[in-house]
Parts: sequence; structure tokens; C-alpha cells
Amino acid sequence: MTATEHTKIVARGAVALARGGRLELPAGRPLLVGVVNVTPDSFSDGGRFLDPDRAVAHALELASEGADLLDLGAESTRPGGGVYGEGARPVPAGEEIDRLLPVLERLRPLTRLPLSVDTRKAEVARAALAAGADLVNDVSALGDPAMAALVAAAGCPIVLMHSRGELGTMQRGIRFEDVVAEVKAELAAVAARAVSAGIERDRIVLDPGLGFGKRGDQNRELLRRLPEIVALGFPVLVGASRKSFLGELSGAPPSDRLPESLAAAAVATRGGAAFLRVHDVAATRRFLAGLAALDGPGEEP
Ligand code: HH2
Repeated sequence: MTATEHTKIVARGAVALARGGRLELPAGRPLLVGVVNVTPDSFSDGGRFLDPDRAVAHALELASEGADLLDLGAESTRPGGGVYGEGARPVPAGEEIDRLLPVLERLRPLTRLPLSVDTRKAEVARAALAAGADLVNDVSALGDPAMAALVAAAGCPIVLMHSRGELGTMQRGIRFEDVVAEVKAELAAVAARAVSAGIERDRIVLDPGLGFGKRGDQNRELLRRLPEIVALGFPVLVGASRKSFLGELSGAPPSDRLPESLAAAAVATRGGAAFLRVHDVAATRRFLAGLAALDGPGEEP
């Protein structure tokens, strides 16, 4: 693929935030979404940031490393039925809110970065938006029947991530004829549902859901053929960082998957991703600046 072709497939513009704000999507470089897991059991950093002070310190560190947004999650979404056994324990809404709010309330006055809340539950999203969150990252893509109306009323952006089946069992009985065509069609359908529920088009971000109900080869194919998803015309978020399909390439544990995560970041950037959800912000930022300066259609660092 030539540099001109890369430029053509990069979907750009802006995402409209609540309260009149706009998140500009710069040409040639995806925005980096720093992961802040306030959980005891996330696959790569579970338990490290459960304490609110440590979570806030971690979030501020990611901000100082150059994150463009911060994504706060208080429920691990490790899928079950595959390498993670039974997967993560579902967390009741009250417990999720009790973990999330102390972090959100302390962090909100300390940073101007947009804060996203990674939740499948409208009740948690409502509490987080009231405490100053700017967008919702919904890995169940409107699985909670109350989510679309809540987001439409709040006028905030939403990330709709593709998955199939229940979180606890989705790595069993995976069946796709053409993973990219099917993920694309299912994302188009959920985006249409969101629009008909009153969510504005420029508040929708789509995500192919790497690792959620897909085998390793299917995740790699989704990454390689990302331009087909980008062609839907919505900004696309890619979460590949430290995931097990990258671990399969080297046998490395989650904490040692930075090289493969950077390779995935390069492919996603070339494929037109507007956002990369990453654990290692500083390294990813330097890597992408180097890539753009040496080889890319992108901006100088
Ligand atoms: N992946 C994870 C969690 N949330 N959200 C989006 N939009 N896309 C993703 O790919 C995605 C996501 C899983 O990563 P992590 O948060 O590190 O782990 P855990 O779910 O175990 O907390």
C-alpha cells in the first residue's frame, strides 16, 4: 500500500463531545486512549490500580506521557471460554460505581483530557457522566437496553465495540465465515440502531472488538483488513494492546507484549484507526512519531 492510499483511507473529522466540546481527529495519527483499569482482575494489570490514589496517579502519568483521552474501567471484560478460563467475574452495578467514582471525582479536576468510562451498564454510565465523564465506551454495544436513550439524552459520544455471545463463554464455539464482512455488517447494524435511538452520527465510534469472541487468526485478519471497517465512515477505535492474540506470536506474558503491541499499533494506524486504546502510552507515542517521521503520510512529531 502506498502513502497516498494510506491518506485516502484515513477517516478524519471530529467527534462531538457533550457540552459543546469537539474532539478533533488529527490527520495521519490516531489519538491515544490510555487504559486505566480500576479492577482486581484485568488480564494485564489487574489489582495494580484498584486503590483510588494509585489509579489517579496512573491516569495522570498516562496523561503526562501524551495520552489524548483516558478510559476508566471498573469491571474486567476478560472473555471466558478460552485462555482466561471462566473469564472475568461480572461486577454488580453498585460495586462498579463504588470503584469508579472515587477515581473519577478525584481525577476530574486534575486533567482537561476527555475521560471515557468503560462500562456495559447504563446505570454506571449515568453515574460516571454525572461525575464528569465525557464519553461511554460500551464493549457490549448497546447490550443494556437503557444505554442508547441515556447516551442520546446526555449528548455524549459512545464507542460501540463488536462482540458476539455472552462475555463468560464467548471464546467457545466461535463461528465466522468471513470475520471482517460479518463484523462490519454487525457494526453497521448497531450504529443504525444507535442513530435511530437518537444518538447523532458524529458521536459514534466503532470498534472491531479484537479478542472478543474471535480466534487469533481472526483478530489478525481484522487488523489487516481494518480499512474495510473504516469504510463504514465512522471513526474506528482499535484495542490490541497486550492482548492474547499478540501473546500467541511470541509466547510472552501480557506485561511483556509491548513489541507486538507496537506492531499492531502500526498496522492499525496504516489501516486508518482514529483511536488506539493502549496501556503503554509513552512508548506508543514515540513509536508512532518515529513511524510517521520515517515512513508515514503523517505529521512531524
Ligand atoms: N478491550 C478491553 C477492554 N475494553 N474497549 C474497547 N472499546 N475496545 C477494546 O478492545 C477493549 C475495551 C480489554 O482490555 P483491558 O481493559 O486491558 O482488560 P480487562 O478487560 O481485563 O480489564
